[in-house]
Amino acid sequence: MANNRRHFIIATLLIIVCTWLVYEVLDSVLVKPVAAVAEAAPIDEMFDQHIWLIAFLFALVVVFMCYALIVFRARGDEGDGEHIHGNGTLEIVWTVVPCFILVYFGWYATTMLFDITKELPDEYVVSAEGRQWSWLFSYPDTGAVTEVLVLEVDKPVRMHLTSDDVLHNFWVPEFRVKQDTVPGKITYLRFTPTVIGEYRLVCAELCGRNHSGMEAVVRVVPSDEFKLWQSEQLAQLQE
Ligand SMILES: [Cu+2]
Repeated sequence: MANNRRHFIIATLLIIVCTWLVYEVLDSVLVKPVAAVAEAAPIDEMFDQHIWLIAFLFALVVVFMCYALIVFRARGDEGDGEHIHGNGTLEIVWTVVPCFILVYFGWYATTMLFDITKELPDEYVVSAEGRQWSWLFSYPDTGAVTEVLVLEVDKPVRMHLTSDDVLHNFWVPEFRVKQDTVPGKITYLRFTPTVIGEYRLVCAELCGRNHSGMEAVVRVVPSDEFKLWQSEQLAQLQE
C-alpha cells in the first residue's frame, strides 16, 4: 500500500512537470498575432485555458503509459500478470471529472459568445460583400464603396456580411473573430478595433480556385484621420 502511494505521488509529480513543459512548448510554437480588437482578450484567455487542458490530458496519458512501461516492465518474468477486476471509485472519478470539465468549458464558451456578440451602443455599420475572389466594402452613412476596409479606432463596428456567389468567410487573424458570408442572407460580426495599424482580411472558407488570394487590406486609423478619409470619400462621390 505504501508502495502504491509512492508510485502515485511520483506519477502525479511527473504529470505536473510534463503538463507545464507541454504548455510552454505549445505556447511558444502557437504564436498568436497581435490582438487588435477588444474581443481578442477573452478569446485568447479561453484559447490559453484550452492549451492548459490539452497539455494536462497529454501528460496524463503519456506519463501513466511511460511510467507503467518502465517501472512495471516484466523483468525476465514472461508469465501472466496479476488479475485485476476493476475499480469502481476510479471509474466514477474518470466519468464525473470530465463531465464537470465539459460543462465548465461549455458554460464558459457560451457566456463568452453572448458577451462578445452583444449589441454595443453607437455601432458603426459597414457592409462587406465577398465574391470570387475579392471583397467589396460599403459604408451606409456616406454611400462610399471601397476595396480597402477603413475603420476608426475604439469605435464598435457591426459588419453586415453578404456573398455574391458561394460561401466565404470574413477573417482578420488579429481580430480573432470570424464569420461566414452566405449567399442570399446577411450575417453579422461585431468587434471594436483598439490598435491602429494595417491588417489583412483573408477568406477562411474554401471558395474556389483563387481562394488563397482572396484578401483585402484593413486599415484601423485614428479618429481625425477617419473623418478626413470620410470627407474625401464624400467629395469623390459628389464629383
Ligand atoms: Cu475563400
